[in-house]
Amino acid sequence: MIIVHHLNNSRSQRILWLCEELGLDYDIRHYTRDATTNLAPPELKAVHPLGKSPVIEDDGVRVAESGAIVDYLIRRHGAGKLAAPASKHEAYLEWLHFAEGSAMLPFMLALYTGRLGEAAAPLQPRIQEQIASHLAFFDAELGDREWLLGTLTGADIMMSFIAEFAAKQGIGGPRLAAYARRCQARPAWQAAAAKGAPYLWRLD
Ligand SMILES: N[C@@H](CCC(=O)N[C@@H](CS)C(=O)NCC(=O)O)C(=O)O
Repeated sequence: MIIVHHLNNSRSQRILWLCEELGLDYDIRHYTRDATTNLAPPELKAVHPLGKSPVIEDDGVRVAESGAIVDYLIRRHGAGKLAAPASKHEAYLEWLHFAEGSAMLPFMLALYTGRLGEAAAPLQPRIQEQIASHLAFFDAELGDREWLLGTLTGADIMMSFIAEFAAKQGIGGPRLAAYARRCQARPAWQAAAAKGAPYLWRLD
């Protein structure tokens, strides 16, 4: 049985979505953010030293990092579903890494420096420019396609959070907002949302 260690209002929501898309038999262990600090509860440190979510366990295998989890579940349990065609494998890998390795960074910088108020003012133009350029790249690559690589793949599972995060802030433009809504309109996304709620980046 696959176990997903899931934190409310977090990026692990997309792992639940993936499990639903693949029709997996899985169990959710729920963790709730601290009401004051918004951090994960200490119990998550018993699962992984960093105490962050998502983490999955599957028959003695523990996997952390959303991109690695998406790759693992699709490869090990997907039976071909949501996998990229061989001709698009490199592009697929780029998206799996881009989501957390590149696109999230300026958003996290904005989140943390936002707490410094005026002291962070000199950093803000660069951070905002980086958010805008990463979203512009995402938008241009998506173009008028429904999904990043043509059909729904793990690339979309990973990038859905970036689109949702941007859309909730009213940035990124209409195509990325429509893409985020397209992800959330899927029955599997809705089923995952019901199981993983609350989720701050729900767009309805
Ligand atoms: N790059 C990691 C990020 C993991 C991460 O930072 N998760 C956040 C939730 S979105 C978390 O657990 N935060 C709680 C904390 O740091 O206490 C991934 O994609 O899995």
